[in-house]
Amino acid sequence: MMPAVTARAHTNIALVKYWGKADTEFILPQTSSLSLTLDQFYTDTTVEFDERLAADEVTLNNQRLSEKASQKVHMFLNLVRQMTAGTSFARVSSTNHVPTAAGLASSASAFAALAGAASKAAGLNLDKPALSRLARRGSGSATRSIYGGFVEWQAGHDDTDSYAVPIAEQVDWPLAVVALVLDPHHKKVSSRQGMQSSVTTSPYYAAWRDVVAQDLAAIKPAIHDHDFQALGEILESNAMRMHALTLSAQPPYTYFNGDTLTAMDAVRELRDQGVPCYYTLDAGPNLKIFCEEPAVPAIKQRFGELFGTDNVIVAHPGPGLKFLA
Ligand code: 2P0
Repeated sequence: MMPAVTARAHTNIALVKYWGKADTEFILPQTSSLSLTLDQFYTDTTVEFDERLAADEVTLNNQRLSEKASQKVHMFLNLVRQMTAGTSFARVSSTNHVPTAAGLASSASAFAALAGAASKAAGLNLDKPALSRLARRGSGSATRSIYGGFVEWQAGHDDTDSYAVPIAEQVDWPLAVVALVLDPHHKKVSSRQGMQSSVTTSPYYAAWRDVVAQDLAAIKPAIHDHDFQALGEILESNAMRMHALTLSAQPPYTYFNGDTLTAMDAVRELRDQGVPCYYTLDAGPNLKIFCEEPAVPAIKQRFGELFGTDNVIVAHPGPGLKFLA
C-alpha cells in the first residue's frame, strides 16, 4: 500500500473566460483564458492507492459516491495509473469548503486537488506545468487552479503545451471579490454541454475568439499597472460577451435569472454613485463583483439589503495547490 496524500486547491474565477473546446477528449480550449484564484472556496482531497481494493472508492463531503457519480474521478485515476503503469485502485476522499448550496462548488478546485493528491500518492513528483496539464484532463478550469493569484491558461496546440502559467502569484493589490449566492430557479445546462453548443451553433463564436485575444492583451497591463477601471471594464464586458454565446446558441439558453439582472443593475447604480465595482459570472446566476478593498462595505451593504447578508461572501486572492501533512 502506498502512503495517503492530501492536497488542497482553491477555486478560481475567470476574468477572461474559457468557453469552448478545440478537443473534447484532451480538454484543449479554443482560446487562452485568465483567472484569479480565490481564498474562500477550496477542496481538500486525500488519495491512497491500495492493492486490496476491487474498485476505486470515492467519498465527497463524507458521502460515498455511486459508480455513476464517480465516473469522472475514475477516468481521471486511470490517467494517473497509465502514467505510472500502476494497477491499484484508490480510495479518494474529498471535502468541498464552499458555503452549502451556494452554487460555488467548482470542478476547478476539485480536479486541481485530485491531480495533486493522486499523482503524488501514485509516486509521481510532477512539476507545476505537469500538474496543470493533468488537472486539465479532469476539467478545463482546473488547469488554472494549480497556481494562486492571477493565472493564464495558455491554450497551446496539443496535450503537451496546454497548461497554466502564473501572471502574478502574490497579488500585491487590495482586491476583493464579493460573491452573491443567488438561487438557480431552473435546471442548469452544464458548462460542458453549454460551451460545446456555443462552439457548434453560435454565429458569434468567431467574434468571441477575437474578443478573447483583445481582452487578454489588454488585461495584462491593467493587472501590472493596478489599473482597476481597465481591469473592471474588461472583465465585465468579457463576461457579457461570453453569455451572449449562450443567448445566440441553437437552442438558445441563459444562465441568468431575474435576480441576476437585478444584481447587474445594482452594480451599475453603485458605480453611478461613485463606488468602483464590476461584475462577472460563470455558468450560473451568481454574480461575482470585483472591487478594491475600500469599496467592500458599500457593496456588502447594498447586496445584503437586496438578497440577505448570508448570501454575500467576500473573497480575496488565494493561493495555489498545496500538499497538506
Ligand atoms: C471559466 N467556466 O473560464 C469558464 C467561464 C465557466 C464560465 O470553465 O468541460 O467545468 O470541465 O472543461 O471548466 C466551467 O467549465 O468545464 C468554466 P470542462 P469547466 O472558468
